[in-house]
Amino acid sequence: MPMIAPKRYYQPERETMPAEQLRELQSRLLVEQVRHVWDNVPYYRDLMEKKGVTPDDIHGIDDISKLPFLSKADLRDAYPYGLLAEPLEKCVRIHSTSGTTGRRVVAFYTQEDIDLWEDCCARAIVAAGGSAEDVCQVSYGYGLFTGGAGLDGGSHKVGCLTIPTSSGSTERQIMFLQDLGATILCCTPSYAAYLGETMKEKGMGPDDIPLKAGIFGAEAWTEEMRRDIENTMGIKAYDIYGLTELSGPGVSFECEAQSGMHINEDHFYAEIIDPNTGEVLPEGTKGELVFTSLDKKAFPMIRYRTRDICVLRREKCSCGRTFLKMAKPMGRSDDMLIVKGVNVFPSQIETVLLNMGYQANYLITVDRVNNSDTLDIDVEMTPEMFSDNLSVISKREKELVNALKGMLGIYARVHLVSPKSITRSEGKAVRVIDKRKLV
Ligand code: DLL
Repeated sequence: MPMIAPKRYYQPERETMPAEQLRELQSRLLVEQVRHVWDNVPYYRDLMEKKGVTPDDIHGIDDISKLPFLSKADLRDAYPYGLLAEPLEKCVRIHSTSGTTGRRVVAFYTQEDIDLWEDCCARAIVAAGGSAEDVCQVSYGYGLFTGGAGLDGGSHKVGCLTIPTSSGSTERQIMFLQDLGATILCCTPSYAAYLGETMKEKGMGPDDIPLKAGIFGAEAWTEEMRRDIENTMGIKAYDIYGLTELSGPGVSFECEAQSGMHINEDHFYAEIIDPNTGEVLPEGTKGELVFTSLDKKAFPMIRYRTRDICVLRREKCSCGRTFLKMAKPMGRSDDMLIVKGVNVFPSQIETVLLNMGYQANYLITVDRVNNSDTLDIDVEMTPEMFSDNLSVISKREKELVNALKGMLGIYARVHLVSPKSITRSEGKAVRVIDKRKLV
């Protein structure tokens, strides 16, 4: 059979578009999008009127800061149909966020919206080395969650043989990886780590599966976790980012350089703001990520505050893409724990654990006892380090307490627990219990 040369880009004319041309495209799309929401969504019109701005004030992308922000609270207020910008007969699907509290966010799609979204996911798959020759196992959940549907659609567009396993049934996942020779795996990084762990237990190593790449996202993960997964599975692990409000996975994706995710800027315009003041910050500064969907029609998002904290960088990339890059989000502004007045991100704890030979199996519990915050971290020992010798365990716990103090600046009680005692997740991992919020 003739070899099909792997493509570098799915849509080269877009992905390598010169900066000036890209800005012109963004300007044209923004003007149209603002007119579209003004004409069709009273909720947006109200927000704009309150800010004293009309579509006549928006001549191009430089005018974007005149527009009001949209927040998660707005989406809850407008639930379910209040932000719909197309008649229902043009809408063909909904997806919904995985949040368990409050009203869910329900996002609507026209067929064109789905097409655009699948293109974004196809770009990610091609950037990870995918082509029509690949077998792509999609182990993100299918259903209301966008992970399964998005990567499935992208995989079809690239022409991969798609295995829609959805999440769960770990034994079957491994059987398919092996029997059907999957070369690309798509799932959350925590589930990839769990699959790797299960493979190891079965005595399987990287040579037992032909997998070459993983496309992992939907939750924060560290560089240390990436290295762990890459070594266990013998693959290159690529990050992918997105959120339901903006369609799902594929808002941004990593290329072979693995140094930040290229934002699909022809569809999504990114800004970084100070989460407290709303001031737009220069590129390279850490802040809250804000997105405007430039051409999504059923559920347009104008200056949507994601609450994800990260940094944007425009730099020449070795892959040739011209799109802006975003760093791995270091957490959500609403994930950030404030313990004894100190900001703590779960990712900082994860970095310490992985650097010290543990895996990303941990549970953080924050509580308030006698008006003082407490921070407890259950950490699983790996099978290799497992011991029932109490003095060995206590020595290891002390080492961890010291390392965490160095990273966080505060004391955390550490409890080493036996291997596999912390519940594994098939989708997004639950890593924090904040009991202070429960009372
Ligand atoms: O998680 C969409 C998705 C599916 C992305 C599959 C990637 C792969 P939601 O459930 O709406 O959508 O959650 C969106 O998840 O605001 C981030 O806080 C977080 N998130 C998504 N991707 C990443 C990532 C999907 N690569 C929320 N790194 C976002 C860190 C991520 N956090």
